Amino acid sequence: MGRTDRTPVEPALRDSDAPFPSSESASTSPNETRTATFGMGCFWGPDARFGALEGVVRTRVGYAGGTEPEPSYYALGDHTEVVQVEYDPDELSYDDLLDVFWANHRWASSAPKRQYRSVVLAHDDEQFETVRRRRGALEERTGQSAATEIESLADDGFTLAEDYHQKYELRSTPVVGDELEALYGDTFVDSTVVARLNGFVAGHGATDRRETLLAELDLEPTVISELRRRF
Ligand code: MHO
Repeated sequence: MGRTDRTPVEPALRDSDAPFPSSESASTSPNETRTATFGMGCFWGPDARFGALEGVVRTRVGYAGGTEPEPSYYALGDHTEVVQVEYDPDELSYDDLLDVFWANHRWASSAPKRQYRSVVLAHDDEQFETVRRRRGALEERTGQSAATEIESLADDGFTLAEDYHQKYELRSTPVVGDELEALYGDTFVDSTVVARLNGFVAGHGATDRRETLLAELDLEPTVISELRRRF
């Protein structure tokens, strides 16, 4: 359809094509991003929820928290479904992300399977301590004990899930997923725009932000109308 000259637009979104985590040589801001990793049930929902947040640069879903090598969806072993969130610390804090984490899953009861357990995989000691303090405060405030576990994430502790699990909400929106995959190619999973749209089609994000983003994108009219229908 004569679209070879079209390139994905990443309006006002920084460093969107850098590998994940963002490369240090990137000249675009944010200069420094941070990463958080959460297990909070099926990872499709949190992928969309975090992806819609201003200040989130990238999301990815995967498997972590276990010991067995090379987990996959049908051979999960002792791993758990997790979402990994890369964010700009000038716009969002780790505490903000923890608010979203605890507000959006059933942390007070143990999950039926380890696959879906409530867990925070801390990337450093500071995160670990923050989660411990916040979990204590949560328990005190609610009078409930939290099933949320806190573990340290090893350097190679996260395994990216299969493509069809990434940005699931968007992929399962007819027309839209195909168009964006074609447009973004290998950068689909790591794109900030794709993360936002994935969140927006799941019902997250304010209307004005959705419309602003749509207006900046060069998408087929059928895709635009399908997105609007789900917004
Ligand atoms: N209930 C969902 C869970 C999928 S999730 C990636 C399903 O099986 O359809 O664990």
